[in-house]
Amino acid sequence: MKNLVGKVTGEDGGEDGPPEGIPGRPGTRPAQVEEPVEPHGPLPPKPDQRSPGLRSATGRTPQDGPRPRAQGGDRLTTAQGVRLPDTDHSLKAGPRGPVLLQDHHLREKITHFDHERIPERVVHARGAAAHGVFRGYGTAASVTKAAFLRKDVETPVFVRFSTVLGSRGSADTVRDTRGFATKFYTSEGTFDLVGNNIPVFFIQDAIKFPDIIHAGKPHPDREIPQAQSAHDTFWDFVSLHTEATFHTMWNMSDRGVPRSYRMMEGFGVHTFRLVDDAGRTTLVKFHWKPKLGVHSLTWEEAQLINGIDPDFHRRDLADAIESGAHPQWELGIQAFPDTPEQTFEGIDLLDPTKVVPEELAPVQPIGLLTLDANPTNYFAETEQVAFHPGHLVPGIDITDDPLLAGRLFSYLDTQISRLGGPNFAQIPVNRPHAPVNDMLRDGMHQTAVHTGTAPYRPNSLDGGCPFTAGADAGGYVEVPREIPVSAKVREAPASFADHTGQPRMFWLSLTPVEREHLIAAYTFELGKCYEQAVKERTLRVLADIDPELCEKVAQGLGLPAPQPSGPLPEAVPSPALSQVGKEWPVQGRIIGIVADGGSDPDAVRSVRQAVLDADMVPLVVAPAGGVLGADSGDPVTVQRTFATARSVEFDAILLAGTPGSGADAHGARDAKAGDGTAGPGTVDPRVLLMLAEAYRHAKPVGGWADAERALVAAACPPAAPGVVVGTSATAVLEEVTGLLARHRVWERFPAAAGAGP
Ligand code: HDE
Repeated sequence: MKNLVGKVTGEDGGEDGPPEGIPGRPGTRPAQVEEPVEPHGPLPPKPDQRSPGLRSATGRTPQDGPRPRAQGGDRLTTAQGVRLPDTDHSLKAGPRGPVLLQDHHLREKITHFDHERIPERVVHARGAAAHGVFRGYGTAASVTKAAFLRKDVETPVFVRFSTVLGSRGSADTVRDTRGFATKFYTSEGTFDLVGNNIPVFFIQDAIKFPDIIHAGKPHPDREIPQAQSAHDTFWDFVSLHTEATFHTMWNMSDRGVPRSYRMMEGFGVHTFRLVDDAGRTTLVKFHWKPKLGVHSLTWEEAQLINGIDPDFHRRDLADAIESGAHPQWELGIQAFPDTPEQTFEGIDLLDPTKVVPEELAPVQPIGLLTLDANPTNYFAETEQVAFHPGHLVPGIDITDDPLLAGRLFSYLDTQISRLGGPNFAQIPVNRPHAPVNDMLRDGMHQTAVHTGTAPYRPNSLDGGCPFTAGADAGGYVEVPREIPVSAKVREAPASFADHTGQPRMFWLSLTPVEREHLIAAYTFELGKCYEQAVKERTLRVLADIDPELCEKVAQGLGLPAPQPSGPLPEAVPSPALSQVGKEWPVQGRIIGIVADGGSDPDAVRSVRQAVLDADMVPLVVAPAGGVLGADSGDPVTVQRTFATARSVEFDAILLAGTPGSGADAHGARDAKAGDGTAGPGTVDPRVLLMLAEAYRHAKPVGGWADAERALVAAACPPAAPGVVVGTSATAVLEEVTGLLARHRVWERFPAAAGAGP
């Protein structure tokens, strides 16, 4: 097995420290102060524009022969390769004269620019992606013949994470479902597992997809709010269409605001059918389990980040990969006998609004995903990647889930308009790594130069090529199954009718803190609605799940709590649904070390090194940029200032004394007014804010030397849970690291402390 999480790289791209300013970013070429006048060496490699006859050029497959580049040479050219001496001035009839239409370079440059945008995805428009590798454990061999799942087979992958509702430029940490789409470039063709971070969906039938998305997207009149479900049309729809209740509850839980893409589960949602060599079938649900555990932001944190760093998740993923902290997930399956009823323990496996509790069907690991390379070009790869749940390989098949059926149509259809025609499989990131020999020809953006004269079968003119695979060697071979004879109907089965049982199970499975967050989320979202009827109807839905949930939300809205419409459903809790209570690796966690000229630079240096040794990321925060301990011979670089830092960037905060109480870079505590620091005896309000926020968000905070002074001033009592004060900086860090393994200091939330939300 590869290293779970690698070493963080050094300041200069070396191995022993993080880079300056950006967590984990390895050193790049030194920036030029002046514009260079001569070309400098070769361009960075840009594997791209492979001829479609060759294998994919995602940068992961070994290529034979030289790799064509998107750019070549070191001189600016036109699209036709003609060198250009000037790209700064249009051709004019004299310096002050009119611009001439004959200027080809001007027209080419502007025309291309005019067409730089393509339509964003109608859903999941905002995303971030990475390359990686998947290694099969071989444990699925008894249920599927899929070659990429065999023991130690390594398959290149491309994974795109996304939010659902927001536009391409929207913020990352909104409350929403997250997409988790994986393209496996297997030796048998491409398999796409196009999943989400929530195991159920809003609707049971694809025909309702435009309805739920129209309801969730901004209002059509003013086009607000952006990337939010906290508005009337969303709650109008989900309160009327109660099969959405369970998914909505997941969204209102902490799962709706993940801490990081690296800390999310993924789910295939639908039940799939696996087929083994002998044609035997097994029904399965796919799960991705993150090695770092499942963790979330608090709602206030998420909102602050949306303003302070709207690219938070995108940055987190890219920085982690660049620093060598390669995120990993285990792929697992829940397996069920493929009975004619297609149910398990009374749960209809064709209903995508239901989970099968892990206590009833444990998730069995079948392989390991490691993301180890960032895309070279966002547009070429992340924007143009085209997933499709119908991209299946031999050994993996679909079921009759009616939601899946509609998806099988939708994804191909949407790519044709989004990517401008039917040849998007020729775009490098979409090219299979298996040899392609189809009989699809021509069309917009055709870049292949097909040989032969007979793209049809049967033929004799191309020697009968291409031949079909042997009966047991290819894909899309259906295992014969009886289809029950019935009249044509527009109906859902009776087994899809229960919309409250699993929501109640979910509620009962959460810890008090998680319930507190769920109540707060419903109260917030409904509080943003204007329509009284929408709020009242939603409360009636909640009353049928749990009276306490309903009453507390009603209380927050200032409305009476309705009675349940009947007896509450029977439900057995599933502890696996809770995120709280376990311990996880701390790799990649970000530690803010707040210091100033009065801090002991040796302590800052040693704690910073200890953070790195634990594979976490230290960020040194000081009143101004530059270095600390300039006179010490081994100065510590400042990465954030009081002006640029905010608590939400950090998983924990350490204080090197009481920074911001007036010390200058040389340690004299006599700062002048107006220099951004406070006067002697007081603490900079930005430090106090950082501490107060971190404390409120239940993050570990700690410090050494006279840190207690700042902690007390920020109302973080040193005796409170998760506040660590000591004389040894590294001992403080050790205790804080232990706390981070639990993600948060849960005791700080009122519900955990015994008080209600
Ligand atoms: Fe999608 N979905 N979806 N979806 N979906 C798209 O395809 C659709 C559903 C999911 O990073 C679109 O290429 C329908 C469930 C992800 O590129 C579109 C229905 C699940 C992504 C589409 C669903 C998903 C998409 C838009 C109801 C989880 C982003 C752009 C039947 C299992 C993939 C595109 C990426 C994207 C249709 C429901 C996941 C319009 C009709 C359930 C992760 O084709």
